[in-house]
Amino acid sequence: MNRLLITGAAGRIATALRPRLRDLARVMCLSDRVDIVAPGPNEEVAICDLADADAVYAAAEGCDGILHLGGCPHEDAWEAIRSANFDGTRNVYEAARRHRIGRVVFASSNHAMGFYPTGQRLDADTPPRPDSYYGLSKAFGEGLARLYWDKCGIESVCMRIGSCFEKPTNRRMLSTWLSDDDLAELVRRSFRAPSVGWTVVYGASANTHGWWDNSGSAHLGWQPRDNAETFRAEVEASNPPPDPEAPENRWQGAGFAAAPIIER
Ligand code: 15L
Repeated sequence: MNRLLITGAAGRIATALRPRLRDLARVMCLSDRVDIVAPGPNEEVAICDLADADAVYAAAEGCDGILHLGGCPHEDAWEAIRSANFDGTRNVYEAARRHRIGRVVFASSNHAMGFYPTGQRLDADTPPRPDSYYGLSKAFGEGLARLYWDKCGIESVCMRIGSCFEKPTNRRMLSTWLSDDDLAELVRRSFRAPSVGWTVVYGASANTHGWWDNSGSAHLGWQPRDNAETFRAEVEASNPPPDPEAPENRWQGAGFAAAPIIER
C-alpha cells in the first residue's frame, strides 16, 4: 500500500502494532483525538475525532486502506458509545466509500459474542450475542462492514479481538489472549490476502484452551504462533481458582456481561 490510515493510533494496540507493521505501507497516516507520541519517519499525524465526519473524510484522503482501531474500548454510557463507535465507524466507512478505498480492517471484539457461555465453541457463523452497549457497537460495526461490502464492494476483515495485552494476566485470558505479534501478523494477512470479501476472524493466539474456531477465515492464511499456556503457572499463582457460578465466569464476556446497563 502507498498510504494506510490507522484510527485510534494513540491507543495501546496501535502503539504495539506500529513498529511491527512498518513494511505494510509507504506512509502510515495516524489518527486519534489525542496527540501521538514520537511519530516515525514514515508516519504522518492527523488529530481527528471519529464522530466528526468531515475530519475523518479529510484524514482518509489519498489512503489505500484503513485499519480501524479507534473508538471507545470498553463499556460506557449510551451517548459515549453511540458517538465514538456507532457514528465513528459509520464515518470511517463513509470516508472509505467516498475516497474509493477498497479494504478496511476493523477491530471488532469478542464482546460482540460475550453472552455465550464460557467454553462454548463459536465460529464465524455463530449469531452475535453482545454483552454490553460496547459489544453491540462491535456487532453493529460488523453489520455495517457487511452492508458496505454488499452495496459498495468495500472489503472488510472484522477481527473479533480477544484480550490483546503483552501477556495473559487472569485465568480467562488463558482462553482469550492475543499476543501483539499474532495480531500484527493477522493485520498483515488481512491486508495482503488477495480477496477477503466480508470476513469475520477471531483474534486469539493459538491458546490450548481457546474457545473460537477460525476455519471460516482460513483464506487469510493466518496462523497464530503464541500460546497463553506458556504463562499458566504465572497466571494461576496470582489468581485464585474461579467460582464457576459467579456471573463474571459464566459468560465469555466476563465482567462486561455481568455488569448492569449504565443508565446515564
Ligand atoms: C475488549 O474488547 C476490550 O477493549 C479490552 O480492554 C479487553 O476488555 C478485552 O476486550 C477482553 O475481553 O479481554
